[in-house]
Amino acid sequence: MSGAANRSAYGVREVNFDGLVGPTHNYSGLAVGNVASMSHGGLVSNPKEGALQGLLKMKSLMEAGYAQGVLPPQQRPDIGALRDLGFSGSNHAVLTRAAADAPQLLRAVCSASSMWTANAGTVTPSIDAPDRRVHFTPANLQSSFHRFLEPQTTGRVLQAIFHSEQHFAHHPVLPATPAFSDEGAANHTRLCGEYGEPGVHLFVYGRQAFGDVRSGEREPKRYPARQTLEASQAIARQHGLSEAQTVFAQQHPDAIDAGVFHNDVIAVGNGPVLLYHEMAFLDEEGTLDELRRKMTTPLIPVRVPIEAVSLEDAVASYLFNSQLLSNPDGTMTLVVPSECQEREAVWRTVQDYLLAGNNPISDVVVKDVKQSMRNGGGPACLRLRVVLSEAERAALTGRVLLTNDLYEDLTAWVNRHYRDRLATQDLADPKLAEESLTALDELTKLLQVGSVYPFQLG
Ligand code: SUG
Repeated sequence: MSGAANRSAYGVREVNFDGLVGPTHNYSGLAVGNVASMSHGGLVSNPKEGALQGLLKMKSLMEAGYAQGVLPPQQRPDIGALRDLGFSGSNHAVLTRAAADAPQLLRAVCSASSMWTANAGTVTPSIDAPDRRVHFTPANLQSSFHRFLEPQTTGRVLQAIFHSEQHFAHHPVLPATPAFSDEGAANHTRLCGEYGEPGVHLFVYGRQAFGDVRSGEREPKRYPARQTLEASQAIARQHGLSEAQTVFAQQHPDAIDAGVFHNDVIAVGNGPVLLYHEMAFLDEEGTLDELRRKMTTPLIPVRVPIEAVSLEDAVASYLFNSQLLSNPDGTMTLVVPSECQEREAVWRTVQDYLLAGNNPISDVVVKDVKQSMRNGGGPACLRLRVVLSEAERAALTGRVLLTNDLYEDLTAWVNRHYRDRLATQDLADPKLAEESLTALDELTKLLQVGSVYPFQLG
């Protein structure tokens, strides 16, 4: 059966599930090794604008014909986490004491970081899994405290939406310990022909936990490597992926030290195309060779040399954190953050090299997601890619696939509940916590996903 016939038979499509920006979105400088987060800590944020920017991106991609889904944000402030850390009394008392005694903890439990759903988990499409179900593992995000608070609710949200046991399989979060440090799909790329054809899974890791002493010499010196080889291998095992279906490649340590804290800050793949910077992989040739050997369709590498885009430009513009989307005529559209237009070398590379080059990328769409970008989250961070057949899409629970009506409802919901100004001092305001819970309670009804938040579960 040809690729096209295969696709039409099962209607397999990639659905981008974007994370909604939560009501407590703020700039707290929490992410070590993430240059944007570190440099914007302390700025006043605009959660309403952030959420609306995200919704506009989703809407425009839906209107262009791409399948678009949405995932709810998490319960913040996570007052339960503060209670676990010894703060007690009423919610008001917990927030006030944390603000006075441990402001860094208060900032962490208020982070709206779940918006970056590329870090929500790793997903394997059913066509690649031995049991022909879609497999999910929420990422443990143990590298930072504010993100370590996400996986439990992420797991509940994924299980609520991908509920049908016939179609979906959910795995436990990996042990939240440095050896199994996992940041989800941000370090995972599936390369294939048509989406409905078998794919090869490229897992990119920053360090090896149980390696020999020599491997330590090739680790970053300045910033942490967030993904381990052992975590990536465990996920491949959980999902039933064989050696023939997987490639494990080490990220270049110099790139991590320049602020490339996830592979998706320096490479993006879609179908047979791998768009990457020459400093993405420690062993560039070896990685490409293995991909070529294992893929059943010819790999189309699109390599951006360091002379064209420096690591600094790559990190500042987030060129590689673009979404690469397939069009029905075989071309691809690159959805770049507007910061790419602000860097001359980057914009020139987009025009003269990517668009003019001999590759399927035929057009570029520019999106303004500045509220997220200031925390180091570009268009690709904001979405979790889930390849689904028609039957799997029909088996989704809730109202999570974007339509005009859902867009209107979500926009009105944001306008009703969100603030347009949030400084770090505002995080202790008990009214913010109340507003946030009221908004989220309403959201779960709007999305029809049932009770997923700790405050709803009692
Ligand atoms: O984990 N920033 C996130 C950004 C994640 C981007 N995701 C991908 N590349 N897939 C992080 O570093 C900053 C929060 C703050 O500083 O307030 C933050 O967590």
